[in-house]
Amino acid sequence: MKFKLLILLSFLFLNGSFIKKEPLPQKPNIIIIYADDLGYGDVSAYEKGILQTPNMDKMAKNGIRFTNGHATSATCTPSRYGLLTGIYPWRKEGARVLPGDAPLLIDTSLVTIPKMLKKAGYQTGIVGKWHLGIGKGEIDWNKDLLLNPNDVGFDYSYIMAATTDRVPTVFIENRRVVGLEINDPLLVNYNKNFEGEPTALSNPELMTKQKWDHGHNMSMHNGIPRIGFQKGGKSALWHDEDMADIFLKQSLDFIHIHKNKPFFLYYGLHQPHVPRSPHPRFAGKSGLGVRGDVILEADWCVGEIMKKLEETGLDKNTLVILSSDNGPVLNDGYIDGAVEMNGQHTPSGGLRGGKYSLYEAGTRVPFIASWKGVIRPQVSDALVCQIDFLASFAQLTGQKNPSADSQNLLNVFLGKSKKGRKNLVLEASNRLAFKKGDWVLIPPHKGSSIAKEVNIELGNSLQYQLFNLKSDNAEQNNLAKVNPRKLEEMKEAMKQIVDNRYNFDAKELELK
Ligand code: NG6
Ligand code: CA
Repeated sequence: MKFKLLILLSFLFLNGSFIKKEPLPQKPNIIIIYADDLGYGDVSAYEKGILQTPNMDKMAKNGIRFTNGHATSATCTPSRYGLLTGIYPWRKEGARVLPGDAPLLIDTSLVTIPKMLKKAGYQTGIVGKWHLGIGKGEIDWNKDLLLNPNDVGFDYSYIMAATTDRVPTVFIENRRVVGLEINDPLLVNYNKNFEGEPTALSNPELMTKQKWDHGHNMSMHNGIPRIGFQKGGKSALWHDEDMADIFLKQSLDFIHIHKNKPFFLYYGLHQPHVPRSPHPRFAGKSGLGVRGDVILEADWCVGEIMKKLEETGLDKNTLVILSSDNGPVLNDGYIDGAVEMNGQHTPSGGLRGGKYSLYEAGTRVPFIASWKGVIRPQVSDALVCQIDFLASFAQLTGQKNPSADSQNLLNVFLGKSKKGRKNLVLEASNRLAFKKGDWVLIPPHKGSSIAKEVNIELGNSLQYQLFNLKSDNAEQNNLAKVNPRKLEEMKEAMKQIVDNRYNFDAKELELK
């Protein structure tokens, strides 16, 4: 009798029936809300700045807030490349800020998050900022656009090609520019203006809304000068102030249409990137100028998405992640009052540097995940990166991790474990830094230490820089000289990963 009971008990144990485990719902929906240049201190849940973001805070309060969450890079295109492919963008030639007419950067043979989820039966959609290139050379914007998000796994796309400050200033739905009229074709060129077309230099009086500070002196549209030249397509040109409402509506529609099937939505917010053009509902509301206003607008968008999920009950079956593609910048090329109006606000949350920088504020960004009933409210100091979504979603949907760079941190993202990455390579305009444990190593890079126009420290120095983030979160004390053993250990560990890309014996390091 005893023997039988023993067998029964061991059977139950082996079966796991004694350990009461809540199974994860099958194929939850996944939404990534990806802000553009939102800083670590821009979200009030981080308790650093003075701007209030109630909706993002609510998400953090009900979910998990990561204090050590990173984009792979300090600029947009490479971070987006890393997020979608799970591959370090510095491995990919040409993964840097792209013009609006650049070819598709993602190889169509690669497994991407949407492609992988599609295989698991998901409906996949992208709304908002793309900035990963279209086509494979010269683009005819008036025809079907081949090689776009729809060719790397998205069933549906409603995007802007690059950035709000780059032409073409139009929306693209799947393969077509929205609202184009046949008799007024849209032409785009990044080298040469079209004859007779006004620019910010030839017609400065057209800059009725914003003036350029550096760069941004080419085509004029909606009272704002842009990067690159365009002509025609008048009926399709966007109205910047309506962009938030349009992207939000597309996102809500996507959720609504697919509410009964598993879906993946990548919602690329355009805020608070320049040019900052809040809808009049938000203009002047933050007291911190247009940068604050568009962050309030973005916060409202986040709130509307969460509201929709709550109202439909989808919140119990949807993992929502909010993060940013790189750190903050105030003057990114327009005279918009962002610097003057910033007051006591600290977009970088006390971290050193900002957008474009190898210091922490370049890539350490707001990073929040929520999933009602599954993620218990908490704060996590685990080191996590957007590059890890691929492997983690592979785990979530029972698939194989296709990328060696991407780590399965599903349990960390769901708050069931605090064991994040052991290390992480960071990138800023093709310069690398390396994070391991409490330490960060920035190898010597040539170039000026500060980008004067944007007033941000880039992290360049001809000396090795070594910081202990635990005792020195603001990276003020370079310990490279006083801790040569740690320096060597970090160099060795970094070499193991970046391997043949750097010549570590050279005085100044450059990617090969
Ligand atoms: C820079 C632009 C900057 C911004 C950035 C890309 C100038 C002088 N500066 O080249 O305004 O557009 O590219 O930002 O043109 S990102 O967030 O998309 O990476
Ligand atoms: Ca960005």
